Amino acid sequence: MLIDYSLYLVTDRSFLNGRGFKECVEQAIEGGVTLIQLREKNISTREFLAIAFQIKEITSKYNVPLLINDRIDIALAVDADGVHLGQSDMPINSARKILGENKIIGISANTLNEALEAESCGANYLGLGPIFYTTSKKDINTPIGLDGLKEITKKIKIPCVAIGGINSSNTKEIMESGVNGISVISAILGEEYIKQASEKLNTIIKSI
Ligand code: TZP
Ligand code: MG
Repeated sequence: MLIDYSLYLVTDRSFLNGRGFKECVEQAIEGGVTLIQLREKNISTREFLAIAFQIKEITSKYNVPLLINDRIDIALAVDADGVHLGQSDMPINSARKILGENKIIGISANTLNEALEAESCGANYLGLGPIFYTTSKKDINTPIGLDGLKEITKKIKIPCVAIGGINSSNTKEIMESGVNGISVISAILGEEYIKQASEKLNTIIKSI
């Protein structure tokens, strides 16, 4: 499966402010989001599964790939396109045994060593960051900045997306740092007009 990593939305329902989750995801896709990661923390398995089925309905309607954060079991249960795993989640080798060759496994990396290791273990793509400081994630690692990002992308062959503190003012320079895409939460879900926010980022990406 050929994946377009260019405008990658990571979800966080705390940004919805009373708005419907499915509707917000749909608007983001209509504005040009190319890939969705469903990211849920501290909810029951049953609730996570129910939400995943709902979001899968939207992503299937628009033919946009859906990845599940952390939970391989949820990804399989809803037949998502793959998972996104962090450095403390299940190691790639074990995840691959469960998911098989046809599912996408994305890995978060904050250092060149983590990136090289994930690539050599068969990750399909890397999420590099945080690039800048962000309040959207608790306990973030040290931001790697644009220079750190460039150092890593130079040495990595698989697709890379940048994450952390990315918005319409820095998208251009991030895209010029050797990544295949940007991954955002607040720059889309934190905006009042989600479709427009996503269109704005998409226009910048397309102009490069
Ligand atoms: N991983 C590293 S930073 C981050 C995640 C999930 C949060 C990104 O959120 P935002 O609002 O795009 O900075
Ligand atoms: Mg994780």
